[in-house]
Amino acid sequence: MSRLVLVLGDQLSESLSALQAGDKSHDTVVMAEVADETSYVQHHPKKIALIFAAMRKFAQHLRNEGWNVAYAQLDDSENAGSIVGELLRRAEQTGAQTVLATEPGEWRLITLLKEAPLRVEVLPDDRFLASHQEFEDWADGRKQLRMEYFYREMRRKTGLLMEGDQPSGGKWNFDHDNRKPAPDEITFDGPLRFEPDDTVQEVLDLVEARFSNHFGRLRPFWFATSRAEALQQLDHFIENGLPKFGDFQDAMLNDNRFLYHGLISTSLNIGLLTPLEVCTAAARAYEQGDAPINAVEGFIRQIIGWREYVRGIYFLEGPDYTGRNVLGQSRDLPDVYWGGKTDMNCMAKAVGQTREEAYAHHIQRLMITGNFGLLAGVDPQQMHEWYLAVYADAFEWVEAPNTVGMSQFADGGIIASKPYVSSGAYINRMSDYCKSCSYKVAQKTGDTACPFNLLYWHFLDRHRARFSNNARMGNMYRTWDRMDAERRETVIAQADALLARLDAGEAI
Ligand code: FAD
Ligand code: DLZ
Ligand code: SF4
Repeated sequence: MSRLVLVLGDQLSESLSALQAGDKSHDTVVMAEVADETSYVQHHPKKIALIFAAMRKFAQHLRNEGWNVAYAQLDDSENAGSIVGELLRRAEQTGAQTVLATEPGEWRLITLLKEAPLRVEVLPDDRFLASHQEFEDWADGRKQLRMEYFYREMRRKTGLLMEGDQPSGGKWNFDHDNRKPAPDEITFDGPLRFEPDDTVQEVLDLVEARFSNHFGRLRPFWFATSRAEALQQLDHFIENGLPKFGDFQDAMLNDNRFLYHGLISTSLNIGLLTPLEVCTAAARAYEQGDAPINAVEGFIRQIIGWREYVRGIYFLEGPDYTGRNVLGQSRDLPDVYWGGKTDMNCMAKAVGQTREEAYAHHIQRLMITGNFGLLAGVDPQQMHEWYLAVYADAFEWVEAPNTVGMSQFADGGIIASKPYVSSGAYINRMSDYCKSCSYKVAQKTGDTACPFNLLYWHFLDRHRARFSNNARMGNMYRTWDRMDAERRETVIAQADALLARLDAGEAI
């Protein structure tokens, strides 16, 4: 009896467990561009185009490999509009009664498949280094789930940057040497830009016609949409960007959106690259003397450490994770996140680049847009939906723990041992944003005081009960308490006024 093999838009890997379990001589691969998946948040048009173009190319690749592929384009008149609807339609067409699926990276889709009126066999997604069971075993009995310790397990497991049972270079972590402000001259000219071919052009026309009301600019579109392009992007980065990745990974510049970043999360997350091949390529660069240990270790940690760890947390914590809000923050997402006018140059730059590229690097996401949302008391669920919508690499298993946990502290500290908040001083140290801002970063109060300065103290003050006993925050509270009472009152009153302006929809 023939079966259906479901391949979702972020499962474009030949090694996918559902494809491995299928039989190309009898089974039918089902791939579907569907309205339901394009609308649970208002995805950036570039993200939709990336997924559709890569899906179409992967479908063609599977056909070339001998698979029978039932592919639904979004504008097909028979398109059922949902993943389960498409499975039912194809089951009726082929007489198949069983579906082989690889576990989706989102609880919503896992539940939909579980409740579908079809026999769906859900197989593990083994495109990751750690299985759910391995992560659960690691987490079991630990008081704190710190990424660093999980990362060391992954180093031992993969043998990456290991000399016997010792870490290469004598240390597990070289962050001490990283995180410098940007240099005067950037020697990496950024990611490769792939010219749209006919498949991509067709998708761009479709996305333009259907999703021009979504936030974000569709063209120019240059993301890698096939495995061959993803490999080129990876090689380009390893050779030219990686050597200085560590040094400048936290820097931000007005006139350089990509600095030494790899732009490979899109390819990794939709399955065009595997985490192990990416890390092996980086480790090889170190072994051959082409990139220093601080860069290579830092890069590998992001992938076998952070990326695997946040996935572990997402599945360990369960479907209610995205709704957590331990700080009780409830402000609506301000207009500035959708490109509304602002005088804050850092926010304008981070949001502007997000609109144009569907990309911002980690520190822009964490310390500009994330930091502002947390300080301003924005509802973490709305922050989560924004990040899920606007970044081309955003799938819930990776986006939600980064947003709800790392960035918004809404999970109460499972991921972050203290909230990632800062005043303008940090942003000034790591970027050139403040030099061209109408606010004054050195000014703590008054009309032209940097909003991050006012809101920083407001945040600490309003969440004192939760954080004043946190050992890592004691210094901040001592500084606040040393200020004279009148100054503290002025800061709180001016921050309140700023927040009232936000609530009134005014630009700040
Ligand atoms: P590089 O800076 O070149 O890093 C190399 C790789 O490391 C990335 O490609 C990525 O695969 C991995 N990586 C780095 N940091 C993380 C991390 N914290 N979690 C998981 N993987 C990591 N990353 C996503 O892939 N999808 C998301 O939806 C996403 N949402 C985020 C939301 C917030 C609020 C924050 C603070 C971070 C988020 N990240 C997310 C992590 C990080 O910002 C991106 O992985 C990174 O910017 C991707 O760009 P790059 O490929 O140029 O990365
Ligand atoms: C994000 C997305 C979009 C925009 N469109 C589709 C689609 O049409 N078909 C599909 O199979 N997948 C799509 N995806 C990805 C899913 O919504 C979902 O985020 C992931 O499959 C979760 O792992
Ligand atoms: Fe951002 Fe403040 Fe610097 Fe302006 S002064 S760019 S608002 S940190």
